[in-house]
Amino acid sequence: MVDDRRLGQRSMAFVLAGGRGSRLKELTDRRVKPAVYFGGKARIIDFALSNAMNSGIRKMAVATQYKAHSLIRHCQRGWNFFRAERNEFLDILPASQRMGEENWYRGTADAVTQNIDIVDSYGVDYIVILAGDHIYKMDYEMMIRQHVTEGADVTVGCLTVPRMEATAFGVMATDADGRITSFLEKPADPPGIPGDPDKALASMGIYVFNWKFLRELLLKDAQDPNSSHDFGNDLIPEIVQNGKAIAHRFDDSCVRAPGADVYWRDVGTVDAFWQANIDLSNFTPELDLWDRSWPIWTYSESVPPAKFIHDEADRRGVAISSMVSGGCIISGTEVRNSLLFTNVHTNSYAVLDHAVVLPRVVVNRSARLRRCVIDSGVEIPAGLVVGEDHAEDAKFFRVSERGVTLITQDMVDRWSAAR
Ligand code: ADQ
Ligand code: ADP
Repeated sequence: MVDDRRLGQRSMAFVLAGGRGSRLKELTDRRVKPAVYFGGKARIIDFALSNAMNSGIRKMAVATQYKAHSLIRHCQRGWNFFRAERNEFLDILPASQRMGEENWYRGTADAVTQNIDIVDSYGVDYIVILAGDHIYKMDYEMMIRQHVTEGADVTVGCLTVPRMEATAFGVMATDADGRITSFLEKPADPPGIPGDPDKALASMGIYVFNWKFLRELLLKDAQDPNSSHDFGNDLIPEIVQNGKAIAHRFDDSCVRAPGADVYWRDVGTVDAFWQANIDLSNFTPELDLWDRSWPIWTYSESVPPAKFIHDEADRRGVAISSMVSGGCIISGTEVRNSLLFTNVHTNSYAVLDHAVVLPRVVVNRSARLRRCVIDSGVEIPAGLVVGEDHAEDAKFFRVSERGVTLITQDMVDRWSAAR
């Protein structure tokens, strides 16, 4: 029987937030993927942290490595309500500050190994290992409960994906009881699900362990010269072979409106990032950010409401099928099917259409911007036209496979210099 005390209280979340996310191109030049903005107010990492929070977990650690400043600043500003006197913590664990002689975490498992003393100090029974770079709403308490009930060594969160997309994931097979019988990390030819051969069961890269069990395994792994010290490459296959690994189906525990699809996105490419943000402006978006029972917590600047004004020439500032965040001023601009983050200012005769505009962007007069992602703080020059002629755009900007243009300040400066 599972102890009646709330399992969240006996658990901690350990969020891996060190990987750059290089397929997001220039969006991760200055910040790591988990720190990239998403959904108008939040950053990508807020989804994992909010899931933990909403699952009753009040002890969290975030392991950082690549370009961590933006992420650390965000966590310090937005996730600073934990109170040590109530036995609540959020620790930021930069790779360079642990262990001395080796500056970087060697792999995802090493990120935990190097912080064993800190995890010990939390005094928890269970540790939930999370990736800080996925967009989804999930109740981890249900996963911990399954782990405890079934007496597993590790419980792996998983979801079904089209078989040919599974090359990017850990792919598993299970028996009728959900016990994992094989685990292949990023196989070139992923095995299908018996009875559903075009689908594969993919690891979400999230795991529940008994801390004592994982602690021992990590100490052993640290001594193994053949290990890459990675959960997916080394630890999970080892447990599948020699211990009890079980699969937890995300579709059993994700938080969604009745009848709604299962929502989980990697947003690892500019196309996927753009699409997932634009989708929020749909009539009924698949990802429900309005659900008050599962809030996505974040740092929120104190800003006035968005303002829409007619300019002096009586040109209307309007937004249609769009999300416009606080602090925005839409002056004489037509905004369609777009997502504007905090403090975006736009000017007369400008058009934004299917645009994802990160915070503090200024759009000057007569700019026409379609199917694009604009990095934070960019000043768009008057008259810049993007998204109408891909060949022209590609001279200065980055145009993705699916024709989405990424715009950063460096690119704009090159465009301006060529005028
Ligand atoms: P990958 O997609 O390769 O596979 P990985 O690069 O291991 O994921 O990153 C996982 C998480 O750890 C990310 O959040 C990343 O930011 C972070 N991270 C990476 N290296 C780190 C380091 N050295 N220090 C701290 N954090 C680090 C994994 C699993 C697969 C699974 C997919 C699901 O190995 O089995 O299918 O995730 O996306
Ligand atoms: P955020 O990701 O919080 O929006 P910015 O886009 O302003 O932050 O910057 C991203 C990261 O790059 C931050 O860590 C910031 O400190 C750093 N940064 C911004 N501008 C510069 C600069 N001119 N030189 C060095 N670092 C910078």
